[in-house]
Amino acid sequence: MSAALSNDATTQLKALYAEMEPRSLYPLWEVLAALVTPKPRSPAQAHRWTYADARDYLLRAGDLISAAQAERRVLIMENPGLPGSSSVTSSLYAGLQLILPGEIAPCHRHAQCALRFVMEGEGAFTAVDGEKAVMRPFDLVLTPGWQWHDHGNTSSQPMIWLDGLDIPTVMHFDASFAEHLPQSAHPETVPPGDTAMRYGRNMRPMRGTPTDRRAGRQPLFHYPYAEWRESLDYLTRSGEPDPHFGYALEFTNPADGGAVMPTISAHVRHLPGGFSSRPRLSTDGTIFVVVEGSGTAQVDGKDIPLRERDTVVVPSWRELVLKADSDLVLFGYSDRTAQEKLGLFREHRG
Ligand code: 1HN
Repeated sequence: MSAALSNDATTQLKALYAEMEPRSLYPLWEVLAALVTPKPRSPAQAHRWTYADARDYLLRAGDLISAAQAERRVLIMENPGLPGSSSVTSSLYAGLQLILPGEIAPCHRHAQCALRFVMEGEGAFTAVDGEKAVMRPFDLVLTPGWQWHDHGNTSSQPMIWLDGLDIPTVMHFDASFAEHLPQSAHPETVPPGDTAMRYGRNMRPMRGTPTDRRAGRQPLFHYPYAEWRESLDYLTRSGEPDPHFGYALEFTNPADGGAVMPTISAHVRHLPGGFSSRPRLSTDGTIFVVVEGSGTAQVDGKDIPLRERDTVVVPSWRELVLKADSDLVLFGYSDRTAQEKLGLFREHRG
């Protein structure tokens, strides 16, 4: 409200509000400025989870509950500004999952889209619709919405990865569905690497071919570290860094050239040692994992240290400056693609 009201009008309005409330009617003019803000005002906070701390708690949980008992043995990285929400940003979820040698996480599917970014361990798998992706550190694995997925660890070491999901987005639309497969593991449908051969070579099975097994709109689900790191390295050797991103590559869905999943965009970037980015604000709150090196994320002028395997969240419309002490490699995911589809995405490059 702008112009001041008389004391009498104020008193009478208060009485009016009290009368309306039991009928679920409320005055917009009392809340309009908070609803339609001139710029984003996310309640989320910039925050860092150090890997060593989280890992320790996760391994302690591993002594007490099995992956099968938990269904998914995960520690949620909840944003301290969004208590009780299980959310890392207003639209996304992040957690750290542990699967111990010999364990399985049973097969299920749900409307939510998920990505896994491997933090530690080698040789465990995520099976998507019965095809195993054998995972190594810093591999990206997708389980797009409504695709059956189970995990298993046939290696001799614990395996830990970050789960990134669009849970708050699906909840926002009240569109959650989930089901379990009666068996704990999906029958193996094809050998590991089948999808990469059919769809990962800038080709695809010709339409109508009986071998067109994967969902046509979402074929690829394994983006190995060995491949993306090599491309990032090539990029670094062959040109100048972008002043805001450094050397950056987005993961894409080859079916449409867009983001990896309908609601989640993912990328990697390399900031050479000594590089300092120009300041940038964007409406997509972003979750970063430090893959290599060290540096600082300066968020609205406040320094957050970046150390290997730490997770850092930068909420919507906070000024971000990234500084690399040594060669810094980051993985990041956000809801950028969802915002672009809704006509909401904005950025400001300083
Ligand atoms: C899920 O399906 C997994 O499949 C991990 O590993 C975390 C968090 C909420 C809902 C579903 C998984 C999840 C999840």
